[in-house]
Amino acid sequence: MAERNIRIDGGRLWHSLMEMAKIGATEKGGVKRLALTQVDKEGRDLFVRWCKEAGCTIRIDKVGNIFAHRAGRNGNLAPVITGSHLDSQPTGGKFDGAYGVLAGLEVLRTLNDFDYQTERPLEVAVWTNEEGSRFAPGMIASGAFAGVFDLDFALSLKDPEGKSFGDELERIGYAGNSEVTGHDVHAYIEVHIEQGPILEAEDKTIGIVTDAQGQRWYEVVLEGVESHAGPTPMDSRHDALLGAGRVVDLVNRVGLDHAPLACATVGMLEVYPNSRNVIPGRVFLTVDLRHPDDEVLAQMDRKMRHGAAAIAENIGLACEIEQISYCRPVRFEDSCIKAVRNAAEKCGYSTRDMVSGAGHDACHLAAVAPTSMIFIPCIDGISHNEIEDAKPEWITAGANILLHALLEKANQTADGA
Ligand code: HGY
Ligand code: MN
Ligand code: MN
Repeated sequence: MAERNIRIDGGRLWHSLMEMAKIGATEKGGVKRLALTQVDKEGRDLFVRWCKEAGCTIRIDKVGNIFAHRAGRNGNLAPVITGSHLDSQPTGGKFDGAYGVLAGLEVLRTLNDFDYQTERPLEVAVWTNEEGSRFAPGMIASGAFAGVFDLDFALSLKDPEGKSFGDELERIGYAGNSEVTGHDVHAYIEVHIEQGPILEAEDKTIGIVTDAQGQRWYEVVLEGVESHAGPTPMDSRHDALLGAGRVVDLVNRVGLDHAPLACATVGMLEVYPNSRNVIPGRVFLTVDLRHPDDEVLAQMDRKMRHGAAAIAENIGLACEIEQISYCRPVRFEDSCIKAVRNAAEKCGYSTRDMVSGAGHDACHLAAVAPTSMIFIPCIDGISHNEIEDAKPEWITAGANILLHALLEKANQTADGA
């Protein structure tokens, strides 16, 4: 069969996705596979087993990234890598991350079916802790691969129970011995659900992702004075939760003031001592600011910091704001974007160019390799929700684009021809 007519086996890919979704399955049809938990291990083990059955060799690095390697005709050439993540949100969906991993495996299985060998090696990667729900910040292991975070910083991250990333990696048996950095990558292309409403609303099957917006993550602690909810007069309180409530409204206004592209979210809020008749003395909350323009993102940062300080002063609170991660906006690489566009033309799917609202491991890979992404729609644009869903035809389409985009890059010889 002519290369251009090769297509993946959509039924096999869908079955693999549904098998993976059984690991950490939740009652509402989603998954809870927090990074480095037992179910994360089980998902990893299943992926490794499938890759070995597909004839791959497996490399695991010191932050638990998994690389399933399929040999090319010329083993001296740098590989082309695809992949994504298997860890999920606490109320995650079946497709966020797992789709990119298993679509990559489906590409390898399809090349095996056609006994097709690429010039360059191909690798499917599983990046550890993309979500950052259990260990913040997210995308830590693809960031370590790209040299954005150092190994010790990654291994020292603590979860809310004080367990360290490094200990948990050891415990699940994925503390590899391969160096994290210094790997030559010819190209990286990741397929992912859009996690937003645009493609479905415009009835487009493929998103050709040209950019990803920037994001800043913060941890905020507001300290007031715990005291009795009864005898303490209203005008002498230093109520940390009152301050937090105003900060939540401030963050929302920072997002609205920079509409339509800005996003601003308070996702976590912990009240101490969280007792109904005690005026809260301490509140911990997180802030997530995003925008495709770095300068606007910096303005949002300044507004949020200035506003929170004014709120704290007005109520008599101490306010600590720590930025725990900052990912600049990313412009993906033209030849990889072109490979995706060429693949869409070959396969005849409708497309539209777009900017990723979500962060992805590809955003870090872009710092060390020519990189781009492929999006498919998801139902009602919903993600980071157990009802996350996608149509089988979208799942198949995205994997076909991935197949042909990877073939274009993986058949480039030493000088990239
Ligand atoms: O937060 C993000 O954008 C990604 O889903 N981890
Ligand atoms: Mn994801
Ligand atoms: Mn996600």
